[in-house]
Amino acid sequence: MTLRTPNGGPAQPARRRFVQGLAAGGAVAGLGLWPRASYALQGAGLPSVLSGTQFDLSIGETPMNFTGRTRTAITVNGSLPAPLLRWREGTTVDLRVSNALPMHSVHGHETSIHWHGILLPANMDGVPGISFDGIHRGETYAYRFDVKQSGTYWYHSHSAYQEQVGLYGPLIIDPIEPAPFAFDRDYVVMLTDWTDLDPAALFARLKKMPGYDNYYKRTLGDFMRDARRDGLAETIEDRKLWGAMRMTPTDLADVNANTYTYLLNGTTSLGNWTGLFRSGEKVRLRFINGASMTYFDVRIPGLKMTVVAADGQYVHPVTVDEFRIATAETFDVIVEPSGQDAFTIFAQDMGRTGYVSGTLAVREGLRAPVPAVEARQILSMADMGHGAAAHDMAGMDMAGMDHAAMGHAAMGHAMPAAQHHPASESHNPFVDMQAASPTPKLDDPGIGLRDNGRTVLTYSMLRSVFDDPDGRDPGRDIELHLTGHMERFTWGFNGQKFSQAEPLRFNYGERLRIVLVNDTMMTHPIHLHGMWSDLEDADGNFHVRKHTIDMPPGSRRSYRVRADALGGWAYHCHLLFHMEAGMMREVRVDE
Ligand SMILES: [Cu+2]
Repeated sequence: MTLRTPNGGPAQPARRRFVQGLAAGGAVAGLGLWPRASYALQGAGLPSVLSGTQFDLSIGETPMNFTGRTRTAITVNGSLPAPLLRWREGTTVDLRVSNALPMHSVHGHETSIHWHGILLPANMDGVPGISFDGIHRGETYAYRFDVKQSGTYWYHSHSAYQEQVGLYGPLIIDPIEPAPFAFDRDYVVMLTDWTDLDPAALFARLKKMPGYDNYYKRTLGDFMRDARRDGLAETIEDRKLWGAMRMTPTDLADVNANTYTYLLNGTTSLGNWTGLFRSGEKVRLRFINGASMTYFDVRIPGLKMTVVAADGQYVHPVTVDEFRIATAETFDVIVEPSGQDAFTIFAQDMGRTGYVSGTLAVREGLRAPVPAVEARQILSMADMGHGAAAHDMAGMDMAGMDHAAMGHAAMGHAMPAAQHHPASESHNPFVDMQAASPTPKLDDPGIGLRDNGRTVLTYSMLRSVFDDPDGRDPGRDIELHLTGHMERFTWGFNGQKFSQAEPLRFNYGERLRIVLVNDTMMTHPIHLHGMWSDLEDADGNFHVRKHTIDMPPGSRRSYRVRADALGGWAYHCHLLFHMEAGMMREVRVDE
């Protein structure tokens, strides 16, 4: 966590420009804009930590500089990330959140804070239009609720694009009972994406030029290599399929490091956030993906990581070399550094266009080698949920794929396990693609992480330390398809945008099953507010309790929900621009 102070801050950061961002990027010091609250004034590089049960949070604007250009961030108490909040399970917290945005702020006059993954009354959830009216300029909203859980979470704005411009922070809840594992040190590692662009302009660019950041196209050389390896006919067929789908197979994320500077605890790679250790200590690292649009693949070369919690909930420990963290997920890991003085925490983006790094070291100022970003990955037809290989579909009229024809009965005979699709997807201008044979893929580490010589976390390795906390079999299933149109940059459920759809109705107290089918070529981290998402395996056995379920392309995954929270709740893709483009629903829990 980083908070720059007038005394400890970097001198004239705007004069220094680096490829991976500014060495000491962050708040622009010396402008007299700093809050005077004593808790916020700590040394540079030290976390701004607020703990207890009473909190005063002021949302305002702060000049920040991560790239050599000064931009206005939205901050909490002047801090980006927002202060680390430390609550205790079993207490009641009071959080007075004030809107101190200046007149004519480009980020609007309304703000909000949503407590991600936290169980609370609906009017405390902080989603304007669903939970409350938002917090208008000059107003203070009093959040007050009982803390019924423990673990690693985060909080962020649910207003417009404020999350993209800095309004996010870590949230740690200390448990009543001690953790079922030991550790000597405890650090938050919050990964985020920063852009100098006004996020409204970035969204407009995505609507007009959705492929702007994906200027890597396959070359003639790639074609010759593939033709040698796979045969000419198969290679031509593969290229035809991709052409029909109007997408390049290197298209793993809508926005990448061509636009973003990645931050670790509010610091660029050159800033080198450092967590100290003594050899042989157990260090707990609480990874939080607070990015707006970015998935990170995380490893610490030379160290094994033992995953002990996912989305705040304990899991049976599993030791890996690497994990992919979807936007909005959290993973707690234990590492035991020894044998060298410094280790690099390395987080490359899923599309392999950039990274952010930090360091674990025995003293400040050390660094270990930083790995190169790995080679770009090429999506396969299997990644897209089209069965074993593209040639399964060679005889089909691929032109139909643009017109949502994949679900038609004509496809059925060729694919025995053909997926059915809701009628609302057919002949729908917001749907350009449907998965023919999606599967849970729980034991798949994901594109770019298969067979890389490292042990990579998969969802199938994540097992809660408790049994299904509800115990009932779901009384009904709700199947929802994640849909979109790449070129229009529209996203939705069942082909419908948020603005077009009725709320989903849950009956208070019921146990139900949500089945998600990803009909798009992108990954979507799906987040249900106010209630847990209890992920199942393919046979319907409870696996792991989460608040955000990642949905890779071509996947079909199911989870149970206990509808034990009355009122209206947001349910959405946690990629900010997918949510804004329509991949959101209101869930209503009524008696
Ligand atoms: Cu999405």
